[in-house]
Amino acid sequence: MLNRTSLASLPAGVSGPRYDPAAIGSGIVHFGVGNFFRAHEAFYVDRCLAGAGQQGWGIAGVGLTAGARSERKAAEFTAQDCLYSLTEAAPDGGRTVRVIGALRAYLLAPADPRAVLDLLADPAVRIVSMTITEGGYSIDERTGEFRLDTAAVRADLAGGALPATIFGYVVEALARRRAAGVGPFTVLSCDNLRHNGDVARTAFLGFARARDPELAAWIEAHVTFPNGMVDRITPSVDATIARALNDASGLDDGLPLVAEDFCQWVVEDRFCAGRPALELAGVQFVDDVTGYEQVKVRMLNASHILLAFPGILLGYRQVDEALRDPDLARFVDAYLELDVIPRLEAPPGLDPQEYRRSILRRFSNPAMADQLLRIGGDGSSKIQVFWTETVRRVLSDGGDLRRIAFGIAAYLEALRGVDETGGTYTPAEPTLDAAQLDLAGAGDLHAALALPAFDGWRDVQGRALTDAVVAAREAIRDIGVRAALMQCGGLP
Ligand code: CS2
Repeated sequence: MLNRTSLASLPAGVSGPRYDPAAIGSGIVHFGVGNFFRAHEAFYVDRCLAGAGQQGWGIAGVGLTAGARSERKAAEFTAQDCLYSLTEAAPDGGRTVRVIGALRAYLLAPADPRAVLDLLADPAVRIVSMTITEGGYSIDERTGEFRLDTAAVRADLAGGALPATIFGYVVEALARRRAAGVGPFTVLSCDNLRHNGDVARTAFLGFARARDPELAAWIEAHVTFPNGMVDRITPSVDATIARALNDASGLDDGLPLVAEDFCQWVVEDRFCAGRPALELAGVQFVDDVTGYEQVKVRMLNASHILLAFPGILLGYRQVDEALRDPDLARFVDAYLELDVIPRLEAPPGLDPQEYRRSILRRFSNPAMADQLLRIGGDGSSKIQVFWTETVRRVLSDGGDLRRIAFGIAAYLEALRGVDETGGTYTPAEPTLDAAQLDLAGAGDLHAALALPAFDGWRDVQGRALTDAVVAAREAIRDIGVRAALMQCGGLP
């Protein structure tokens, strides 16, 4: 089994940490220890920890979800001393394998909430980072405000009991630090959101204001929430993939990971309590991240889901496979070329055409075997974040709505969980209830268009888009996805 003892005898071709993982501190606490975090932030921190004076910046991971699956994961992390292997797979088949030692500890919050609060209150902790998904910030897209009306937030605000949400934990920890005269920490969002730091700020301050306005004012004055653009395609790993990764590496790793060889992190340099020298590991620090995140979210993430919904309906399950379908490839390319790029404000030095080519290359990486159901999952939250700006712009400048309408119609069709080949699957929509899912599948499209996925442009949406979605959905049902796609592709 992979653990600190077996580090001494790693198989040939596998590199290990160039520092002693047992000797690092926990300067960072991270909520949401998923694959993306392990291949991205932990990967950068791992590189950094080898640098002079950086050993205090190890990461303590926190899981917020209760249940048997989380407990198994926690047990596995503990058994492996929180070590795991990352295989970086290049499109040409090249691979490198390294063992990441940046994770210092793993805590399951529901099992021991007090331990998590003690950790967060520890003066050694100077950054609290998170990957809690696009929908995890509980923002109402119509008002832009933090939602105080969810059951979980209401329970945490009622006080008394120990917290259960990330908002409850972080705000309680900041209250303790303030009371004890310990300084604040930076709150660092690593989710794919426009202005993820600003969104995090709205969420945590929204919670804090409802709890204690004075504490909220202290947080506002002392805590920083840098915006950042994060990028690395990291597929899900099932038992078969895990076995194949271990067979190739020679390791016995219960938590192996695979990611593309590309990796990028562009962050605003606003860390109120210091930060690791991440620039040594390749992280780019900038004053304003807006242009980078705009390009990433509107091009990469937006076209990813635009490929996923019709791809799933056509019976594909892998991203590279779907992109090898020339009709789908042309459709996604036309969306980028005609709908997105003309309405972007790319930062100087970033060529959107080159970026377009590079993401299509990255999506075609067969070594990733990336799952369309992973990409299309939580579509309700992702559409709000990835498509909204482009849709608003196309609506306001009178552009061609057909590709967008087709994307929306394909999303609604894909929610039914059955593809054109008769294959069934379970769409993962954590924020939709059964009634909402039924609505989407039912004939009443106007009711389906009331789903929260489309809240981001409701105020500017006229009949034109609704009519185009109705036409696209009818086309999908009457003539099939491929013919409908050709009809809606609007290709010159
Ligand atoms: C994907 C992302 O889930 C999604 O919608 O587009 O997970 C994507 O793989 C990453 O953002 C790449 O950086």
